Amino acid sequence: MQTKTLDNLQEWVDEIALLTKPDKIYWCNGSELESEHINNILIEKKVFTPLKKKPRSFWCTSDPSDVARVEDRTFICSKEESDAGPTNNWMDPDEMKSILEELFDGSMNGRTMYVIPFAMGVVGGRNSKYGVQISDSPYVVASMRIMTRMGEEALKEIRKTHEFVKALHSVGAPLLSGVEDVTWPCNPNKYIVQFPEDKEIWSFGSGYGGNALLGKKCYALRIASYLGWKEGFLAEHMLILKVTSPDKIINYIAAAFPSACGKTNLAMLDPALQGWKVETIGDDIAWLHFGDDGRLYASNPENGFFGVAPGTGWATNPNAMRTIELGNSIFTNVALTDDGDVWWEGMTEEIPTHLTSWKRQSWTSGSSELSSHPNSRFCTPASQCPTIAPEWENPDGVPISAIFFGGRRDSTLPLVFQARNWQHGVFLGATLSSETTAAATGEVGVVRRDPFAMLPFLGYHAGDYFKHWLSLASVTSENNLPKIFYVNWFRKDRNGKFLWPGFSENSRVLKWAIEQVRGETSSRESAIGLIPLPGAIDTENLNISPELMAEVLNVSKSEWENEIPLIHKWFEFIGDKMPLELWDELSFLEENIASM
Ligand code: GTP
Ligand code: SPV
Ligand code: MN
Repeated sequence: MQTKTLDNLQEWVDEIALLTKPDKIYWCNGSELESEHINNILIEKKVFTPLKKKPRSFWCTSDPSDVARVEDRTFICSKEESDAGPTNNWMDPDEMKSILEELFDGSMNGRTMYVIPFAMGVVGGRNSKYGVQISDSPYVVASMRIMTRMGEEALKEIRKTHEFVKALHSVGAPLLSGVEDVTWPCNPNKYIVQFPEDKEIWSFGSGYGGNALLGKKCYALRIASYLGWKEGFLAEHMLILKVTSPDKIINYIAAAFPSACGKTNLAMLDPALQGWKVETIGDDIAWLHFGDDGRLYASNPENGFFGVAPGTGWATNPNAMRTIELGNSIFTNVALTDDGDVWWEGMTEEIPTHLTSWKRQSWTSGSSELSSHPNSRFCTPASQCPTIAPEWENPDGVPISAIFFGGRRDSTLPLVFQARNWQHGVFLGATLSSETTAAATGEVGVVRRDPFAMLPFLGYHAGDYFKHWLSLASVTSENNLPKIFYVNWFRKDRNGKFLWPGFSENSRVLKWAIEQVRGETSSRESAIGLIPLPGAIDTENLNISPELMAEVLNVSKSEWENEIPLIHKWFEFIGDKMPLELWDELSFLEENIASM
């Protein structure tokens, strides 16, 4: 447990140095000068290749075995197993600590131990939280500087309150003297461990993404979701966007989609519809707190975007392209062009004739291998995004009028439908399903339940989490709560082609949802919820037939008959803590489908 001695941070740093035995200890201050110094170390070590075509930007490739989150090596070590629940790996905290202490013993030998103070949320903000990551990876330091508010200012807050999450990270590759370092040190034995009650994170063996940048998934989702359960807020895997309609009315929308299912793209959407404007508040994580007016306010605890590179291009997400054009970015596991720029599948229509692939091999167009890893990423400051909303750093967040849930499903789930009420909306979140993607190791394309897009990120029991969501309706009036929608951009036709064009055209779905929020209803009750009436989704200037629209919005009895047993199995898997209200919703759905 965190003790509040005068210098609990120094004590912890001393303790970890004694355990991990680094050559040097370096306290990060977040300055420009320091950033240059760290980048130079990485260039010298040949980890970073400076890009000729983008200012202060770097190409980097990981070990081919360390390319994504490792869900099977991720643990929630609550004191009681019943607090971790059936969706998490669990081990007794004492047992886990002794395994980890052995692994961390001497793990920073020959390396520098960086002490990285950081804030999640703006420094000093009412709902902001603090952490200190200790890491032996300079790549992590450079990335944390982009992804969090890192350095002196955060440290000052921590010195005031002595409150911070201890986030310990080692790549698990001690460097013996005389032995040359590799560009991407890591360890085949990986552990990503959260101790929610102690507010501690221990991450061993990986240098990549959410495994290693501990402010992101480990803190802002796993630890924070647990704190939210205890303190009455929500920490969610959600983008936050601002929509201004042609009559200048503003709505804020949050959306939870699983990893690599379109959050960054929707957050930066360039609307196809004339007169509509979308601005960005966040692209991956939202913390939601009740405001004094009883509404839910969302804020983005992050400072940068760690976005999926493949598929991000001028045609799909021009605003992400404009963000990275400004430089100050790290590109990991994409391809390097011969003239010193980056490229990946889907960036441009024209494919370069020659590249250096993410495996650092010569690559020519027409090659059967991808030039970039499917989970390759750009890491870039949010402030550079041309569509960033002026209020993105408002410490109190923005009032949310709608929440979208959605996943990647080639059938069954229509383009969009609305929940009848909050409880039904929680049911939609709890039953969210999606095909697995390359964002985590393991098979890709397998349909699984991913409740609220939080399956890999929940810091406590999923049943308790559903109850927490349901309980919000007793904190405030239903009228104050956001309206809930379910979307699916990924439905396919018989030939495996996407039925809906997606990307900028998703603004048409935003428009319909906002009309629903405003009570300008153009929907009908269906077996699964409120479905747009024919013609209610604006298809002006979109070459799509009414028949195709009907197909994309279709609620198929046979498809839902296949779906219901899967939901049944899922609820049974959650076990005794599955709220009865959600079982009731399932029975209601079953009856509705049966009488179709
Ligand atoms: P994480 O950062 O892993 O949490 O992912 P994310 O949810 O932010 O996903 P992102 O927006 O990066 O999109 C992932 C992939 O889905 C990219 O290859 C996109 O091109 C693709 N994608 C996003 N939106 C759409 C869409 O509307 N339609 C289709 N077909 N693909 C989309
Ligand atoms: C995700 O997988 O949802 C991500 C990427 O946002 S990572 O930070 O690696 O978890
Ligand atoms: Mn994510």
